[in-house]
Formats: sequence, C-alpha cells, structure tokens
Amino acid sequence: MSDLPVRFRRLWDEIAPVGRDAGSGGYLRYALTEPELRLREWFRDQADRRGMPVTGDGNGNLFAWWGDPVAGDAVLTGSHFDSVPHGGAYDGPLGIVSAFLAVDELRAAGAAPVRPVVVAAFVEEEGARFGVPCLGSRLLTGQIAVDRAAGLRDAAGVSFAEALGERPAGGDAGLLGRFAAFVELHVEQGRALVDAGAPVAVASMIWPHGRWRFDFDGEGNHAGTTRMADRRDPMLTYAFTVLAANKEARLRDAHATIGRVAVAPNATNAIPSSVTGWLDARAAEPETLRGLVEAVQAKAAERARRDGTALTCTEESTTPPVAFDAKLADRLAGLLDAPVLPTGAGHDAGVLAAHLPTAMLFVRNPSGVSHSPAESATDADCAAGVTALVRVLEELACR
Ligand code: HGY
Ligand code: MN
Ligand code: MN
Repeated sequence: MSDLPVRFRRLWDEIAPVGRDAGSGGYLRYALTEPELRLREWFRDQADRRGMPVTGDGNGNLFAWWGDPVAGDAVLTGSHFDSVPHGGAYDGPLGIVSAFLAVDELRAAGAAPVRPVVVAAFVEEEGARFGVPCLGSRLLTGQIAVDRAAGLRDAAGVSFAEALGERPAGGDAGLLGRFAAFVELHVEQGRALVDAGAPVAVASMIWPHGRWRFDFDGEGNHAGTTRMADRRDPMLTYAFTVLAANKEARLRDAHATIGRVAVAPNATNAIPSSVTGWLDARAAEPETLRGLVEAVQAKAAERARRDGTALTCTEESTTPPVAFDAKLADRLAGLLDAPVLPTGAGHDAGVLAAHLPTAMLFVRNPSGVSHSPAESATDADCAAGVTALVRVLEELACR
C-alpha cells in the first residue's frame, strides 16, 4: 500500500498549527497578517527544497516554478492560504500542499514535464480582510482597478497597498500568457461526493454570486426612556432584512446569507444609531441573482420607511457565472473516472477561467461543512486528491 497518506499527513502537520484558534479550533489566517505571512514563508521554503524558483506578480500572488519561468505553456496549479474567520483547515491550503506533493510524486516516478508545472498561492481569496474575494486573481487578470484594490481597507483601516508594502501591479497579460491551463484542487464544500461515494470530482461551473453592504442608519437613544413609538431603530430594519433575504432566496431556489453584522454603539442599554449587514447572495442564473438582490433591497427600503431609518446599499463585489472549460472537464473526468459537479462556492479558478482553460478537482469532505472548523477530509482522500492531480499534471504537462 502506498505511504502517500502518511506523507500527506507529515507535510500537512507542518502548517496545521499556523493561525489555529485554540478556542474554536478554526483558523484566523487573514491575508498578509502574521499567520498567512508565515504560510507564505513556508511556501518559499517548500519551493526552495524542491529547487523551484519563486516569482511574484506584484499583486501578492506567489508562483513556484518546476521548469523555466519564461518557457510558456505552463500548467498552473495551487490555491490560497487565507481563511474566513474561524474557517476550516482545508479550504485553500489543501490545493497548495497537494500541489507540492504532486511534484514529489511526479519526480519520484521519473516524469519529466515538457511544459513547466507551477504551484501558485493566491492572496486574499476569501476577501475576509479587505472585503473583495479573489482579490489577487482579480488583480492579476485586470478584473479590478488597481486604485480600487489598493484603497480597500481592513477593519483597522489598513489599506491593501499598505499591507502589501507597495501599490499592486495590476493585470499582467505577459504572465497570464505563459499559462496554458490552471487546475485548482480544493476540498469539496458540500456533500455531493459523500452521496456519490467517490473521493474526487471535477467541477463543471460556479454559480454567479456577490456581496452587498446594507447600511441602516437610525437614532441612537436610551433603551429605558425612549417610548417604543418614538424610536428610529436600525436594528429592526436590519432584522427584517435578514428574514426577507432568507424568504426571497427560498422562493427562487437561490442562496442568501447575512453572516456579518456591525452595530454601533453596540450597547445593551442603547438603541443602535447604525447597523451594517453584509448580504452574500448566490443563484444558478444571473437573472435570478439580480431579482433576488433587487427584491431584498426593495423590501429593506420599504421597511426602512416604516421604521424611520435610512438605508444605503452598496455592491462590494460580483462574480458572473463560470462555466469551466467543458472539453478540459470532460477530459479530466474521463481520465480520473470522476463525477462532474457544479458548485456555489467562489474560487480563483473561477476568475482565471475567463482567461485560460481552467478546471477544478474537489476532494470529498465527510462533514459536508465548510467555512467552519467542522470542515474535514481524510488523509486517504487527500492522498487520492494528490494522485488525481498527479495524473492531471502528467496528462497536461508531461505529454
Ligand atoms: O466564498 C466563497 O465562495 C469561497 O469559498 N471563497
Ligand atoms: Mn472559502
Ligand atoms: Mn477556497
């Protein structure tokens, strides 16, 4: 029996403690903060051990090259290190650890790539620190203006440019042109592979999705002395909006979540002066998504009128539907004898798919849970993921 699960665990354990919160067991690996910077150092060290030179793109993304960085026709793999607040261990890092192990496997088998194999670590995929998901891949592909990205601020007021230590470089058509394909391996974020009884799948498409900030303003006042009829309480408008988002999503077979909220002044005995809630909305088709967000905005605005509060709604990011390269997906599904699945989760692969043939491999997650400490994958399935990636890289880079 192969010892790949054991070697997976050994490499995995090198990063397992980094950014892990002892209380929740989840990860706090925000882009360009200390834990993520340590993981980026680990990435450089792993590349170094394998004799793979590391290049950056001036946007915070890192690339480790097996082969000549200027040769072209390279096959890109990898994922991201950053997490959502108290996220799981696998979302992101699994794709990077698996990529380094796939390089080891190919080398041990004596495979000689005729095209470079490149392991990537993309920055700020979750948007947990600066608000816009897939910020690194959006910058690389020119899908976000450099000024806007540079000026995005975290909760402490630090801008992305300050965290990066320089103004992001923005789109790099030259670098993108050197990639012939991107294959991102990722933990599955649902239960489809558990139901299918398979360890690995190939992705077909990503639902369109986006983030909208709802700012509700009212009048801060005393909880004990302000008559109920005299209140302008933004918490009420916010609470109604949460319920409306849930209802409108259910009516459309779509997904709507308000999972983040900020309240000022956040006092038990004060009516809030303002509440901000962030809506994450996703649907199978762009029209459904648009209809959903419009309906939530209309209901929130109507409720704000009744509550005497003010509502401002700001789109923070949107991602159109992504259909992964069907020929590549079919080829990989045939090669791996793997099911093909759509997903509601966003990925850097979704951003790059507009620029080069792109595919994703999903590894079974027995809990079916993600963006939570309960996210999981067995060492045996992670090894199966590495083996699948080896076969894909052999197919795309070695023939
Ligand atoms: O939010 C998402 O879909 C992702 O997992 N980045
Ligand atoms: Mn995620
Ligand atoms: Mn991810």
